[in-house]
Amino acid sequence: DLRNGLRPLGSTPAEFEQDLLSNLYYRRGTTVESASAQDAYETLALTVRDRLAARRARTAAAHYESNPRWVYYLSAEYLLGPQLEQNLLYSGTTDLAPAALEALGFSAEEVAALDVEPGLGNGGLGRLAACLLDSLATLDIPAVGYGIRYDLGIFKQQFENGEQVERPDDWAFQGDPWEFPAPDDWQTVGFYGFVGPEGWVPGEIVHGEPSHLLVPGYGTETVNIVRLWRARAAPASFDLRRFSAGQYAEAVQEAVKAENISKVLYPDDSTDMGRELRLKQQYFLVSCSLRDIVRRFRLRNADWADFPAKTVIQLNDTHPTLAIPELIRLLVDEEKLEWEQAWSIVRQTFAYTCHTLLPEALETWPVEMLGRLLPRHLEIIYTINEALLAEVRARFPGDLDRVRRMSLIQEEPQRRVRMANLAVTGTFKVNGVAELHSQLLTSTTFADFAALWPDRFTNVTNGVSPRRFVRLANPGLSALISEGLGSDDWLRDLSLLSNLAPLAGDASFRSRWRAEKRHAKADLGLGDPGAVLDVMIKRFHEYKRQQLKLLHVITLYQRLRNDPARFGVPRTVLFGGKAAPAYDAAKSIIRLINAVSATVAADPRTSGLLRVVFPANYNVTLAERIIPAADLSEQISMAGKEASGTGNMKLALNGAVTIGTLDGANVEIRDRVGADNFFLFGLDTPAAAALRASDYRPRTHYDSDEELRAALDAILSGEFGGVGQDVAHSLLDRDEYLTLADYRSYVDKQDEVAAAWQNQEQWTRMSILNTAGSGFFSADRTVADYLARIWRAEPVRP
Ligand code: 26M
Repeated sequence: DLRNGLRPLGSTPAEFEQDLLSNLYYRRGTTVESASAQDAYETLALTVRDRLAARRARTAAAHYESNPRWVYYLSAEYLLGPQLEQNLLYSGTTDLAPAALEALGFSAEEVAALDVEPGLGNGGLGRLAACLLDSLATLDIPAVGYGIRYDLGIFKQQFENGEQVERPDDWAFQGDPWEFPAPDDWQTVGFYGFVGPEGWVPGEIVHGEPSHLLVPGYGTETVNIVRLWRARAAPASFDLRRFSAGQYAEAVQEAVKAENISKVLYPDDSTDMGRELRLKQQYFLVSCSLRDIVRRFRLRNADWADFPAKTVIQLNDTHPTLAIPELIRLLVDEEKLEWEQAWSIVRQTFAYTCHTLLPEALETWPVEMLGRLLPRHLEIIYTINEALLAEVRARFPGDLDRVRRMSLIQEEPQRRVRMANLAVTGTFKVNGVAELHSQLLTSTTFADFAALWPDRFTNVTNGVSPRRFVRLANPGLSALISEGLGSDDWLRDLSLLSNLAPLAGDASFRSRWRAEKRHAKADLGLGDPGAVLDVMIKRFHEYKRQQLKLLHVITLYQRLRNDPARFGVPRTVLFGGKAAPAYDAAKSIIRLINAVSATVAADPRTSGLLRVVFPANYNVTLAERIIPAADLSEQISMAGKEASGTGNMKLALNGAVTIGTLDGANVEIRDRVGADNFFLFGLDTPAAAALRASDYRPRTHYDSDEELRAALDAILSGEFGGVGQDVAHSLLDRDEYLTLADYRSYVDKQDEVAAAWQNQEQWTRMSILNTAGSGFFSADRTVADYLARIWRAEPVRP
């Protein structure tokens, strides 16, 4: 057995230093004398990676031997976060690295600063994918994540005159030491062409070249992988004839077009951009991944009938939904199975997670575009649709409107394929991501499908990685938690946090807890211990209502000037987040926040009392610094709009107290931390829906609420650098997300927050009880729920 012949990599400082040196010479190809900081970083990464690679080899061998049931996660996005610190922790080398680097003449800090996070996602959906992979590995589940290796990740946000400008994120321009390229596992992907007597004849062929990153489990041997595909021109697409004729641009034109497929992550997280290149990306991911899944199945299995028992494929939203017709195509056209058998295999293999409630976020593709790009897939979709509609007609005879609503094809105003309907039809389970969200899906978005197939729908409440978002982000608080609980077992069983609750009554524990929160604030450079750190970090979207937080800030500023008795307590308000580049309304809110921040900063009366900070380029790296420092977590979306939220969980776990609406997972957070430890405000979902359905007049709130009027008037009068009038007008004229309707309830609740902050002992109690009550929100529990309700896979321990 060759595995046993692997030279074990040492765990002593001397052995680690030896390995570092040998990697510097033999893999980096340089010397101690001439090593740059970048050399030191790359070499450290290789040295750490080697330790995980040894575990990976043992994991792969154990998986091969046991021929297990596999979980495949298909996602267009992964927001993995910085890799160095995590891999140091997971490989048990955190304490070895600083001294070894010192020996090379570098400090751990300067080397760690060179670690670039792969920003291959937009926000919650992409970060959830990363947390689930972390937990799958931690629970020893045989799993592979499939995604796209975008050359350019989520854009870098800068502010110019307070406005968001986007810069390309060429994250791997110096290479990526964490990646294992596997060019020998390339796949071909077809596009365009026609369906002839022999089946689909593509008009364009692109190669998919995979590389993988290691996904180590915490406290176990397992190391899984996430496999990312990069588009490569087929060698034939280079036009040698044109090149020889001196037409250099034309010679590479086809090749450039092919490689554009994985060039850039679409930076939109809520609207269907409807662009052909996006559809090509989706099919590229699906086609490469399914062929790889089939290849892996065949390594140990011969009979297609066994495929569903050995395979579950989770679709992360509708982005990879073309996997459904693609698997049918592989089985029927290439493997020559009967349609009925292929369809039955498909319906036992796929499951679908929905992440939204916004109707405009449900993907549809023009029939014309899909049929031109993927003619055979459109035929298959039509055939699935015939069977679906026959079933609907049989169950609900004469209900023509139902047939129209459920069809995979929308007819008006343009014929389009409804990807969510296809995803529900081609899967055995559909889940929402929080209790409220899953209920709303079956009562609204998918009500017709739930009437037809009630057992298909379920809930799996989101969770987050306690390793990344507590242990790595907040080492100080983590050490205190471990001391309080008597062990660090909570990192693998987060429900143990409930045992912290009694310590909320212990004055000396409270004082140490407070000290940790203050340290985290000081590390962030926001060290005024007397000020509440009030944090709103998330993508910018009108439904999330950053504008409501901003109106509150303006009201506080005006009280400071006119009515200091009502001001409350010192506050630092921190915003972080990006807006989709084409989302003008969100960009206007960003512009206005920066203007208010500048006005407040320029006014000496605010000194020591009110600050508005908005660090640019919020990402996972920055989140890990902000979250530990937060005192107050803003989760203020219009009820019924936020599917779950996961930032809410990260903040509560780190002892921030939430001010929030009854939306998404806020509902479950409040149930678990206790209503006394949660600042609830605003309309609930039925009330908000009823108000929206009525003839809502936002101006009545402006007319009747003096403080609200003053805040909006200040914007309209140009007090904040003359910007933001569009924001105010949109609130007064339309107020799609009921910001003005919730303003008074929100501001009054913030006054309760201020009062509570004045009693620091009481606040600390609340803070500890938030952490103690949040153990449910571990992604380990989320994965356990997926296993029990959908995946039904068993652990395999290397
Ligand atoms: C669509 C079309 C074109 C380009 C991109 C997209 C697109 C990309 C990401 C659409 C939606 C995307 O993500 C939505 C998202 O992040 N949803 C969030 O998912 C989280 C995890 O379940 C939830 O916690 C959030 O409530 C939900 O908003």
